Amino acid sequence: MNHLNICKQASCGRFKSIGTTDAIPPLLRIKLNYTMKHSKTKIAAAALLAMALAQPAFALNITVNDNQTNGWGPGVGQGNEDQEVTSPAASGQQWDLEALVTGGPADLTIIAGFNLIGSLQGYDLGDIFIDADNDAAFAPLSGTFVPDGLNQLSNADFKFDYVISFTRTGGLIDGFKVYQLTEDASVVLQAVDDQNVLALRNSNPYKYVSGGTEIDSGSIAGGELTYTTGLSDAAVAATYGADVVVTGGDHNALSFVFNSFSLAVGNDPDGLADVKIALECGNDNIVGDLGGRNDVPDGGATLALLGLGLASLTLVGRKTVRR
Ligand SMILES: [Ca+2]
Ligand SMILES: [Ca+2]
Ligand SMILES: [Ca+2]
Ligand SMILES: [Ca+2]
Repeated sequence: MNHLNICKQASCGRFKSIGTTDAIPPLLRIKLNYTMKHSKTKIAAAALLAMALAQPAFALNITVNDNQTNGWGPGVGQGNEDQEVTSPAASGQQWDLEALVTGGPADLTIIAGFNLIGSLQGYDLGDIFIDADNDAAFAPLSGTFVPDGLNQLSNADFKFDYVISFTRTGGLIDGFKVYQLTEDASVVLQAVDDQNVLALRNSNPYKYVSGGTEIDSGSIAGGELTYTTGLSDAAVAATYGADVVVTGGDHNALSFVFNSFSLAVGNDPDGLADVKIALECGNDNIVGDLGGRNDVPDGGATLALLGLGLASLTLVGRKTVRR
C-alpha cells in the first residue's frame, strides 16, 4: 500500500486518536470503568481499549445505483456499482468508480480502480456535486448542449447546492475547495458530451467553473485530503468496513476531512446530502445517498450501524449522529 500522505493522527477524523475515556462510547466506558474498579490489574482494561481501537473506524457505505447501465456491467456490490461503467467502449477496473463511504458528516471517501488524483487517457475525475434539497438533475434540464464537446451551463439547469471542486498542480489533484451554490445562472458548471453518446451526457455535470461562495478548503499537504493506492479487496473492507465489498483488482481511496463543511445539510428528508461524481468522459458515475431519493434501505443502514458496534469510536464527539 502506498501512501501519498499518511493520515495525520491529529487532523484526520477517520483515525482520530482517543485521548481520554470521555471519547469512548458509553457501553465501552461502562465496561472499562467496571474492569478498572474490579480487576487487580488494569491490563484487562488496556487490552479492551486496544481491541476497540484495532477495529475498523466507523464507516457507512452510501453507494446507490447511478441508473446508468449502458456499459460494462450490470455490476456487483452495493448499488451494483463495482465492476460497472457507463460506456460500452471503455471498461475494466482502471475505469471503475466503485464505492462512496462516509464516517460521518465531516468525511467522505471515494474508492475506485481509477487513478483518482491523476487521469487515464487524458480524462480526469470530475468535481463532487452535492444536492441538499432533492431536486438535482444529471442531464441538463434545459439549455443548448453542444454535442461531443464542452458546455458551460447554468446551475439552473442542474440545481446542485454544493460542489467540492478539486485543485490540481501539474495535472494531479493536490487539494479541494467547497463552494455553496445558488441554483441560478450566476453559477456556471461544465458539462461534457463525449462522442455524442447520450448515456455519457447523462453523467453531467462534470466540473465547477465559477460562482457561489467558498465555504471550506483542504489539501494533501494540509492533511484534509488523503490518497491511498494499491489496496486489496480485504484491505478496503478492513479499513472502511465489512459492507464495503469491491473487487476486480487493486483499489485506490481518496478521503476528505472537512473543517467547516458538513454533509448533513439541506432539506432532504434525511437531512443528509446526495453526492454525485462523474469521470470527465462520463464513462463512470458514482452516487451516494443516506436516505431520501434513491434510498438505501433503512434496515441495511441500521444493521450496519449495529454490526459495527464498538467500532464506531470516531463517531463519538461528532455534533450530528444520524438516525
Ligand atoms: Ca471493481
Ligand atoms: Ca463503477
Ligand atoms: Ca438542489
Ligand atoms: Ca457507475
